[in-house]
Amino acid sequence: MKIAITQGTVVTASGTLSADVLIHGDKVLALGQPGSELTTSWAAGADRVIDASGKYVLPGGIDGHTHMEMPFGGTFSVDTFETGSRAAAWGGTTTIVDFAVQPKGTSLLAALDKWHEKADGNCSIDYGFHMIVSDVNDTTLKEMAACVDGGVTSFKMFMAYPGVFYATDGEILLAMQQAERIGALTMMHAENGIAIDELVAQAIAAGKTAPLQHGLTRPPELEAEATGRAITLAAVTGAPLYIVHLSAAQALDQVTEARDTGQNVFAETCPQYLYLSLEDLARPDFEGAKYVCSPPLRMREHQDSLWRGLRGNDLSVVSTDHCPFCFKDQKELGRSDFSKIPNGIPGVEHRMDLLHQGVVAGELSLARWVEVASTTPARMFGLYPRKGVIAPGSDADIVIYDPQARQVLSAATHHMNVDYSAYEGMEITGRVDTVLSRGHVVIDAGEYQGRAGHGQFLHRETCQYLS
Ligand code: DUC
Ligand code: ZN
Ligand code: ZN
Repeated sequence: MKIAITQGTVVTASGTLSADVLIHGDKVLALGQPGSELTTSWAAGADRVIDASGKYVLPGGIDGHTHMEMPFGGTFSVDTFETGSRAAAWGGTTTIVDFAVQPKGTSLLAALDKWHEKADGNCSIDYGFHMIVSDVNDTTLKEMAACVDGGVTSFKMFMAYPGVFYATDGEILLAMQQAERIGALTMMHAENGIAIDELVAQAIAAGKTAPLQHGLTRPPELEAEATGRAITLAAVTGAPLYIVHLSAAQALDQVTEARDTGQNVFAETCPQYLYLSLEDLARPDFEGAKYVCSPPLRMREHQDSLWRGLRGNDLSVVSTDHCPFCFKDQKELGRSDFSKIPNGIPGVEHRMDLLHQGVVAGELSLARWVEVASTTPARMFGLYPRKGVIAPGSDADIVIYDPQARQVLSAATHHMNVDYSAYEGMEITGRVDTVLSRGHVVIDAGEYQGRAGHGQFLHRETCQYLS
């Protein structure tokens, strides 16, 4: 099967160019000058020609932080790999990297097997895994090496959630030492969970039970403190560090300082921290519960710092931390106690569009949009150049994006398996038109043509910023 994509503007991390793209099977075969004898012959010999005039041709988005079917707070996030990967495709994301969860007292390899079982045969786009390490002992330290051999080259640890995922500084140190030995990347949820749990208990005892309290009991200082501590532990061990879902300006300052001294510290933020705020958590009638995630949404003032961090590369990646819980019956678990609201916001479908609003608003260049949403995640998580670029030999994961189209985000029209949208009513400029995953058309001019089971597990290399 040969597909020619003609007359589009190809956007890569290094800029834009007018080029036709020839796809053969599941790979990009060549790029060529539009209207030339060569590209005219491509179109003539192709099984299908996709006219991309007036549209961008992007490498497919890579969302490096999702939680499908994740156990949390006595319930499970509601997107399965089938529904979540389909929603991702609708939004122009062609790869997800999901977090396999090691419950305390179990083995990493058993957790990995379980995640393979959940995803295998169900995804419409390609997928990889990170591993959440919640139990550090001699066995799990050894199993980390086996995970790397199995293509899972990054390990998330938590400084928050005592009693669930929380790891002590000593445990983090041991895991980082092992990560350094085996070339793996440590990903950190950096919030001081011990101090936070005291603030939460005080709020509940004082009868302050509304969703806004979730934000007030997790202040930015406790994210900054944990970020700095994680950076120190990484420096002591020589291990590279990736701070997940960074939300606060003060935490970004810690990352910036470490990077300025040459330490291998990287960080991501998420669309919810760029567009939503504490005001959303304060919505009346328990509506604020829809916006409960950790770290929490911050005061609006943090958003400028995050955009600046993205432009200057102290924030290298935008992932979603997609972790959807329905308002009905799930968020409602915390009606009388905010600490029982399952933490998480749905977003896997909207990351490319929301970041495109940053382009429209002049916060990001087109090239930087593609870089933070696709190319850097590919390199960070060991997938480049198979993913993250449109170049000969790369997987034909391609998004044709209409920058002029208008749409309104809504739970009534989104494809995530969740009963609300955190962006309900938001007007967006730009829309995904067509999506290819390894040369297969998954979204065809706004129609889903994908197939659960098309998506393959990606055996990832180690982080490509380190070798
Ligand atoms: N934060 C969330 O909001 N949800 C899942 C886990 C996490 O760290
Ligand atoms: Zn986290
Ligand atoms: Zn997460």
